[in-house]
Amino acid sequence: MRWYGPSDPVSLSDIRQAGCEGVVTALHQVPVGEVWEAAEIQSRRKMIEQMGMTWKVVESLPVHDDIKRKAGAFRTYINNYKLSLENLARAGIEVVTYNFMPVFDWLRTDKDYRLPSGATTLFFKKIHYLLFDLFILQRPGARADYPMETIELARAAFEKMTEDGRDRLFSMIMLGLPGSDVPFTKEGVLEAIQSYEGIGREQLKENLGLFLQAVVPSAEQAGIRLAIHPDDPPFPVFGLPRIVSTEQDLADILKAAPSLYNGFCFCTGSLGARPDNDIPKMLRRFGSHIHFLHLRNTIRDMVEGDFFEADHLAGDTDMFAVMQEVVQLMQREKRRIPLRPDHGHKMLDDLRKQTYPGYSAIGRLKGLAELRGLEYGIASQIDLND
Ligand code: CS2
Ligand code: MN
Repeated sequence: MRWYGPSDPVSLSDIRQAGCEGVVTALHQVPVGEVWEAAEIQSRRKMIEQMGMTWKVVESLPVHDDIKRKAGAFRTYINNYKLSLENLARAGIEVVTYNFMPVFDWLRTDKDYRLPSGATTLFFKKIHYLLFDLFILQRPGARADYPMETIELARAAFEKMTEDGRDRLFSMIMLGLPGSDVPFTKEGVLEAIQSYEGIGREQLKENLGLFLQAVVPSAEQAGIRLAIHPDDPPFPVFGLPRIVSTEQDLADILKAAPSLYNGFCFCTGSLGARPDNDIPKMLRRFGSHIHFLHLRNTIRDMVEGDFFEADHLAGDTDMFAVMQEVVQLMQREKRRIPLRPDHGHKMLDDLRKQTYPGYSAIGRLKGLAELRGLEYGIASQIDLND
């Protein structure tokens, strides 16, 4: 499971009790772009090991926006990234997760969407995203991005929304910003978006290629594998390009820096929000480059363009087919791929607690238990057939 560090309301003991052998974590206290020092890495590692677990996967070592824009101090940040990788490798870390989404990380319009069961989940409601972009954020240029009909629908939804509803939507969307305990202002966000002016899909791909060509050799030498996380949601938002959304995008990433150390954090939840992503097929195609797995499911509403995070085993992605691919891949390559349930519903006692959106304990424990059961069943069946 993921652990946000000592300030996470979900403790290491909770994670251990959920049945985890390893913890996925990051030094969230280090500002984006700075070097992760050996001493800090060691002290985090000790905390985890003292609780009888291991730390092999970092999520995330964030990539500074200057690198994504190939501007400002990007050379220094690339150098710092390499130093962090070396320090992490020396401490026994095997996989480093990162993403290449401009400005925003994951994006939802509601983190407390109530399911019929009474549990809550993360929800992306397209019309709310549109009305936010057009009428709350009032992003310059937004109108040119949508057809008139869409703008009018968004306007009507905006006018119907109460002042409280608008404030709530604003704070929800701001949660998707990296380091979101720092309150972001509307002006700050607009400025960050503006700083990508002129950077389209091709340019962003080129910048990712440059980053990879610079860091993959260091990762190879240090013996630490890079795992890029797909875009969430897997399409452009706020006029910003997104380049880790489709099978073709993943293939392009490998082509930019061919190496086994250049790989993926294969997130079935992010990729699965797009109906054109055939997840089991992609698992087969990218097999040996998959260094880390996020297993999660979504249910899409194709008419509205919405999606919400469903039970791990019950959504638009066939988790049985996914797990079959995963088990076969691990058997074929004789290795264990670290896996975590990505997010969980907020439920039972957790409904009264303040937790990171998607990262309450009980819902993730439930997801993990279901996924482990599925894995156990499939692996045993394969053994029987051998
Ligand atoms: C995670 C991502 O919570 C989540 O949705 O899967 O935030 C992920 O940690 C980052 O994108 C990886 O850099
Ligand atoms: Mn994920």
